[in-house]
Amino acid sequence: SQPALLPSAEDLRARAERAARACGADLAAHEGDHEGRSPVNGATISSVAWSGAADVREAVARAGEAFGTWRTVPAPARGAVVKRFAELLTEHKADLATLVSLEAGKITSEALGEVQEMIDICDYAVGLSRQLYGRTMASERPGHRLMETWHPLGVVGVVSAFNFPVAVWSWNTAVALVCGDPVVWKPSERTPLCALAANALLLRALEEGGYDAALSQVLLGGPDVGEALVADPGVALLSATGSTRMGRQVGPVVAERFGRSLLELGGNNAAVVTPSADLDLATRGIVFSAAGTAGQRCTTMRRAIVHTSVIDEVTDRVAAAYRRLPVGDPTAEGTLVGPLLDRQSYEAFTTAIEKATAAGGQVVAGGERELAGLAEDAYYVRPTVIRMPSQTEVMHTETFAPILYVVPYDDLAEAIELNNAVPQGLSSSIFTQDQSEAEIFCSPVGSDCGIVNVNIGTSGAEIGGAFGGEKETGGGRESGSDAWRAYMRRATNTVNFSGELPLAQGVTFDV
Ligand code: UN1
Repeated sequence: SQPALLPSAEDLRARAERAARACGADLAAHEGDHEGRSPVNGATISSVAWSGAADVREAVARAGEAFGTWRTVPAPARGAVVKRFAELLTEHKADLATLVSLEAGKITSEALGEVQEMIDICDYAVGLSRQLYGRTMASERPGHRLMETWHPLGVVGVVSAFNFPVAVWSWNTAVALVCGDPVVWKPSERTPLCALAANALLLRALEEGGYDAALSQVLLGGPDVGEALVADPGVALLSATGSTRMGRQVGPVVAERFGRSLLELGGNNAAVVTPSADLDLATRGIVFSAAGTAGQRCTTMRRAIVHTSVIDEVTDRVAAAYRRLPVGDPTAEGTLVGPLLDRQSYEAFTTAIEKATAAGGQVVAGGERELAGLAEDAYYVRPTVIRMPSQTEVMHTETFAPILYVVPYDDLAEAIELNNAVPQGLSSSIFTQDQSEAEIFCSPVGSDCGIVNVNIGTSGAEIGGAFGGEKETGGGRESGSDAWRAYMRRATNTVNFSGELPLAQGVTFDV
């Protein structure tokens, strides 16, 4: 059941403005001549003003001033602001999800899921606000106490990508705020309304609490804004999500000034399907992770490494599901695959398919553009499955589009080697009913990724775990577990209550 039509430009623009205003975004104040296009039909739905490098300096300075007070607010009181933010997100869940669909092209269910992810991280951060624990260690000296205290770090700069236009910012911001840090955010230039709307809700929560609006600032703009934020010595932690190429630029600049960076870069995620796998479950897991979000998550499954005994059946099942996937208007009921971001994404899609076929790959499903007659500047494609003879060069790069390469393996060691052979290290999974295979995959000699799953796909992580990956993925961890520590500084305290001055390591120094 394919939706026959795409919404008109007027319709989309009206929906976007209504949703942004409902969240409290002041569109008039941000009016300018940078047009934002919706991937849904390629039409302009926003016109905003951009900041420049000088605005970055000013914003970071204001945030630095606000930090002076915010760090003295008790963490549970900071948590109360985040709690209120979660209530506002709940109230405006549909509005924000509309903006995510219109600017990023996500289907309604996934857009709502993204806002749910924001609410979840807020809940997590509220609890965390009473659990910013430090350890107490046994001192080697009598009458001494050794302990650690966690203090607010300073201004956090957030650079986020189009594909999770609000959730990734909220992972950083909810945690940063309870940790005592203000946030200056440079969102993707493709998703300005999402950013203004999400921030408007947070500003309302801050205002109701009587706190400084400088604690959460958004700077719309191009690469120069991002570069200025990265280079600003007033930014204590720079958290950036995007391509490995972007990370290669960001990392050294932050390191040069001895700042901290948290990098969430490219993924090239694989699933290993073993002979004992439940193929029904594996198929569903693969299709959601590989075709969902039109292949535009950093956790999207891009490779299936399938045992030779089941590779034909797995390929057939996935291909059959792909042929049935409803592709179209992401806001229409029933659609499962929305558009690619833009023409460039579409070109990357076709180039990757050409490279794969040149290397001996065989396209078993998809590969074509769809709905081109309805809107010239909207790029819908049929999710694509390519059977590859081996893991060729094209499989080592991340193409942000729904292309799944399927390669065969004979023994588990070989499958693990293939999983780990790419430069990226974000997510991975194994489908198996064999416990020892699952354990090996999760062990030190198994997957080398930051996320290692069993009997689920590579995408769709919960906020409770630490999220991030190794190698060219950048090594950062955000969201749950103890990722909060990146947003605080640790002080080690030795407290002497003995009245004597014994020195550590038995050193004597008597005058
Ligand atoms: C991203 O694509 O940048 O695990 C983040 C997932 C989501 C987050 C993806 N929770 O797929």
